[in-house]
Amino acid sequence: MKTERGYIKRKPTRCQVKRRLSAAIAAVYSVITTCMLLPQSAFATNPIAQTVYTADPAPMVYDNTCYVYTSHDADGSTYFTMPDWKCYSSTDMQNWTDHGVVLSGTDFSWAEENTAWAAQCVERNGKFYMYVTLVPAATGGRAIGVAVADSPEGPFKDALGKPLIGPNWDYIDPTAFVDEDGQAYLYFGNPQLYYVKLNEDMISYSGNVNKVDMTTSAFGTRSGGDERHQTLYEEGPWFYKRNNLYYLVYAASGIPETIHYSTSSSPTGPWTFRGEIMTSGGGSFTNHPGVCDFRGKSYFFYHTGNLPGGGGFTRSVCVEEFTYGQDGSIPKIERSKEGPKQIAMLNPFERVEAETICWESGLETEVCSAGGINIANIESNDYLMLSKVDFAEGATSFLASVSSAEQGGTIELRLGSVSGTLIGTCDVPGTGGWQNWKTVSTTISGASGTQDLYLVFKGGGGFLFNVDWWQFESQANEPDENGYYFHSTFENGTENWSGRGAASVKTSAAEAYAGSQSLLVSGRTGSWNGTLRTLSTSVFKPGEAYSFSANVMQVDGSSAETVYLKLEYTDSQGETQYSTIATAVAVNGTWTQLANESYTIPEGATDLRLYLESAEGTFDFYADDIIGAIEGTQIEGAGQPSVTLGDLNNDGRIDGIDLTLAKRGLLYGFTDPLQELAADVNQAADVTVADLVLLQLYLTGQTDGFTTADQAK
Ligand code: FUB
Repeated sequence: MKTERGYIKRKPTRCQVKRRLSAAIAAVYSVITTCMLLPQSAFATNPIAQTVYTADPAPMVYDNTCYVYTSHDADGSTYFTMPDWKCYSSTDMQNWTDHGVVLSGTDFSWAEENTAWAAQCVERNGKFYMYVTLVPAATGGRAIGVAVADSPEGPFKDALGKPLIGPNWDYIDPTAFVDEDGQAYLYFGNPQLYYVKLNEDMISYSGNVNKVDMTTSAFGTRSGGDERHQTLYEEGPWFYKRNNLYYLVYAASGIPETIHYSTSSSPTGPWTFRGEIMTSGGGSFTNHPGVCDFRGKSYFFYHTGNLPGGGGFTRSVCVEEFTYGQDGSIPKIERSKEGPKQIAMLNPFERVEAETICWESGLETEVCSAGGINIANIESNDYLMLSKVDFAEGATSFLASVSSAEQGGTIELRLGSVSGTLIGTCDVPGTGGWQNWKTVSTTISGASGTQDLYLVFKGGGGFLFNVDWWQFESQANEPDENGYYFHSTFENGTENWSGRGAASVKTSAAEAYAGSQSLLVSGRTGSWNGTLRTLSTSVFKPGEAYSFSANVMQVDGSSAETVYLKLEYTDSQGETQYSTIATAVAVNGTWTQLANESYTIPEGATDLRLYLESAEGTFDFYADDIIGAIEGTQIEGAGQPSVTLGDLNNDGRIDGIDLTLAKRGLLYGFTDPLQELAADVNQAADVTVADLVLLQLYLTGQTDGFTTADQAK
């Protein structure tokens, strides 16, 4: 689905896009688009996802993040046609990151496709268990399946290859909870409610399927209900415990559904009916609750049919904040467009996934070759908005990872609205493929304080480009008292450094060269993957020299690996160039310094990107104390691993074996970076015939040592 306010475009295929719109259609399109782009006040978070229809929310708080798993109504559904389950997360409750499809109905070999109804994910001992509703192909009816993952974002795998419970027409809508005593429960059912006691492995259960006593004192009285619908309870139970009170929140009243709840002092009842939380309405005849506490606040998730094109079979997940009463009661909750108050500002100075969105128009998301998800199918005037972005004292540059099989386009960066203050325009070139990623950047002016940020995409016809991630940077124009223009210590975040290629970066206290944290670079799929930051040409001027230093520790490469500090830039011909600033050998588990006191930024260079990579391998590495300073600044660092020049095999003697190793290395390449370092006897940064000559002179007694003065020889 492609949502635009007021209408929906069906997702075109890439081929369809190549078809030219007729002039008449294009004119109508342009009128509609112009109307949609009138300035307006900030959009709000509800529904939390606008790129697809989502339903049956199941929140889970893990690692200071609020995740919500949703089912997925196929575009244009006229029944519950539901292919898979999606996952979204937020740390501020307004901006949500799309983690894509984490589990699909087709991942269950025993299930009919498009029957992926309500699900819930819970964590136990670092594993994530997703309980799902499906139709077993062989028997019909409904059944509960279970899938397991090592991360909240999946990938999840069917744990059993068969249903956990069922088939039975009543068995839908599982909700799981692990009690403090370690006993886990799984409730489910429509229109009767059932539970089982899950075993510790979470993928089997003990005893029978227990049917809950459906009394009116437990679940309220339904007027005009038949034999199986005496109480208000209908489906979609959400089971949890708070302050020693057990809660069952559920869809009630039949069609259209309300949300009611019951409580108990025991996990298995008896239950006491407590009343209504949400009335029917919201453009969907079903509703489905999910409740969680996150960062000291309580949240109620539900679904509506309120997206354009929405309805009973094309629903959308929403969220509201609420406060429990003293007695544990849940108040009546109104549907809103604004959703909860934002509880944290969005930090634009760390890498932000492009699929982190408060509101968007026209975008879709897809699996990204560099890992995770990217935004896709971007057409001119599509946009996304991020709520309350904290630019603090100001931003000086913007960078983004982009791809385009066509001509690309531009990203306009605006504040407050789609036509608000323009703080920068980033050009996106063709990159030769929809998954060929390139980092582009532009300078920024006029962004400071807290702002709603709009990325407005512009270009010609058809799809323009994709975006994987973006980030702002702030750079000082004057050096500090040490002569440093920047000094990345990673004590307070990733400080303008982001992943290069598929690599991701995060701060880590596991290793530190100085202070207590460093930058962990992981997830590399090629030696060129690493970490990068932009350098502003108003600070680092082309044609002028500067001092650079970085400390690196590799942890899971071989005993010694060659690492590089390099500059990627665009030359005056518009070609991308890569220039080595410093090379070092990183011994496993030891900090190594890459330093160059006088590196000249090439004349005519633009789009400067400083980066760390390795010669070979995809090992994780840490980086710390990365500094850019005035030329000649001697920057203290970890230094280089010590080798004895000429003693290639490190046996305490310089002899013919070392000369043979040096010759072989020069002819066929060195496999051991420490040998290469020892072979560079004139310390001219690479091994040449001059080094072999010097070694020969040493062995024949014509010289008694090596100095850098030998470089001239
Ligand atoms: O999404 C399909 C079904 O609709 C769910 O299983 C029910 O809870 C209702 O929301």
